Amino acid sequence: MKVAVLVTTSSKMDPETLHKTLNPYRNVRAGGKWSPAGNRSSSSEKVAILVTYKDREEHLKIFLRHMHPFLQRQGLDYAIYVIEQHGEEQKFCKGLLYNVGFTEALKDDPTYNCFIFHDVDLIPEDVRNLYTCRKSPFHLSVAIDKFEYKLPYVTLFGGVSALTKAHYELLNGYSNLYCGWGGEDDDMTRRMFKHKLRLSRPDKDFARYKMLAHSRNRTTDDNPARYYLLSTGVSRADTDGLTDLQAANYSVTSVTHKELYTHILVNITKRR
Ligand code: BGN
Repeated sequence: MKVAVLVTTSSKMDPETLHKTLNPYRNVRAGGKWSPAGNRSSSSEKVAILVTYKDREEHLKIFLRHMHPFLQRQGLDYAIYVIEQHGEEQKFCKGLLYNVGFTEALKDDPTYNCFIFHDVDLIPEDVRNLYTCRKSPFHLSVAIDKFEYKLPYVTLFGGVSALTKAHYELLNGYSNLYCGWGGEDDDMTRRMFKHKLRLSRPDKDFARYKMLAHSRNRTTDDNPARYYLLSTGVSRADTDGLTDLQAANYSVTSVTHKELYTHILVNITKRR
């Protein structure tokens, strides 16, 4: 069986390739939902892929074009939710956006039981890397080209990861407090360890990803508060997350069922 998939990281494409790639889109239902014909899903899971981003239009196009055929080859019952932060006032708050995405996806369809948390700039290279949940939290982006296909450190949970609905609720979701680059994933790992959940991973030989090129330098977006937040995070784990999402400074501007994804537009205002 041929398992490696073509990764196209250009937003331009010749018409023939485009046609071939677009074919699988035909059966995608409004909101970016798909399930195998005759309900013959490869697992009993219903998977919501949550993708958070801000100012990354070009990456989103490449991501969607790649992901639908990829997920369909895995025979999953899935939907793609894109949670976009707009507005200039606040830096990118990935954890808060994941909590909003989780909540809104379940409002849209309460039957999701598995959630994949996905950076928009990571493109999976091999269909053997199954987008399903496991008994314990599952970190899928083990080997990324940018890190020479080596795991940077053993407790890393960022990039692409999977949690069951039950585990996400148990962990109280992500912290809402990390805005700017870094730390929200390490905070999540600490929540897992607090609850004695083990982090598991697929085989590095196929859990491979290409990272799309960034136009901006991450250091300009760094969150200097992340070290302090991380050192005090565990004590806040039960009160900072899904439980206090209502009180967080955000509003959902719109939820739109587009052709290839459900678009959740979120405005986050600065804490005063
Ligand atoms: C780490 C970041 C993660 C990020 C990985 C991989 C922090 C916390 C302060 C120690 N953690 O350094 O958020 O996913 O790199 O890029 O910055």
